[in-house]
Amino acid sequence: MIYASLLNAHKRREKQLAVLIDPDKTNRQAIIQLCELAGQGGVSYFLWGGSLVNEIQAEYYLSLLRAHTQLPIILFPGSIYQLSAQADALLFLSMISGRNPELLIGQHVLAAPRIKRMKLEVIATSYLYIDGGRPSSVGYMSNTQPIPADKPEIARATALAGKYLGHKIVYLDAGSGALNPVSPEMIAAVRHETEDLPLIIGGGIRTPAQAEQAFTAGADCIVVGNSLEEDPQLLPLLAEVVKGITVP
Ligand code: 1GP
Repeated sequence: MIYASLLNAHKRREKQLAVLIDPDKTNRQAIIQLCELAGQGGVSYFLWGGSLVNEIQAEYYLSLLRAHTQLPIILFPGSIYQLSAQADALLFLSMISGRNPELLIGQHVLAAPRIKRMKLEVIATSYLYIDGGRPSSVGYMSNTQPIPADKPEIARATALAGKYLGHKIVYLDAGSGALNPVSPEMIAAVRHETEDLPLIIGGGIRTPAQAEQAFTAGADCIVVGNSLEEDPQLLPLLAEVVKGITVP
């Protein structure tokens, strides 16, 4: 069970790293290389999804991932066309930073019967899009505004609302390829308000130092995509951070 793994790591204060595969931005060879590097340790999950991915790409790329990694595969869908029974779990994202009803409940209603048939593990997720310093695909495609980067109190209140709605994890995302990752101040504010929930941070993490900052501020799991597509050799360095970090 993926949620049990996230929750156990959170309780034990163990840190986790997830590699995001976005089929719009990668290719077969690059995925195989990332699978090999991830197999050397320090990586807990593959996340899979993107803004434009369709069902044919979904099945092709998920088969490829399945064939080259033993790690759990979690769907991080940009749309209902990215559901697949080949994955282990689904982040059932409610974009509570925005005010687009389709991403709060509309798409969920369409997806729910299909998800049930697929027997995926469903993880109710508060998804908060945070301003990462430049327009992002998630902002454009979702037609929502990000939470301003210097307003941790808004992120904190939003995450708390998500917790009261019964969501099981919180995901703060500065958007794919963000100029600025989510700040340590904002991570700490959300961590403080949702102490019992696993906290995932993604968007614009490019260096081991940024990964360490996010963990130290309270992230349980970081998600890295773009910078690994640019330089796969960053993966072992991030894995070292995950293995070495000790947070009181
Ligand atoms: C984006 O959180 C993910 O939704 C990861 O972002 O691709 O910038 O690492 P990057």
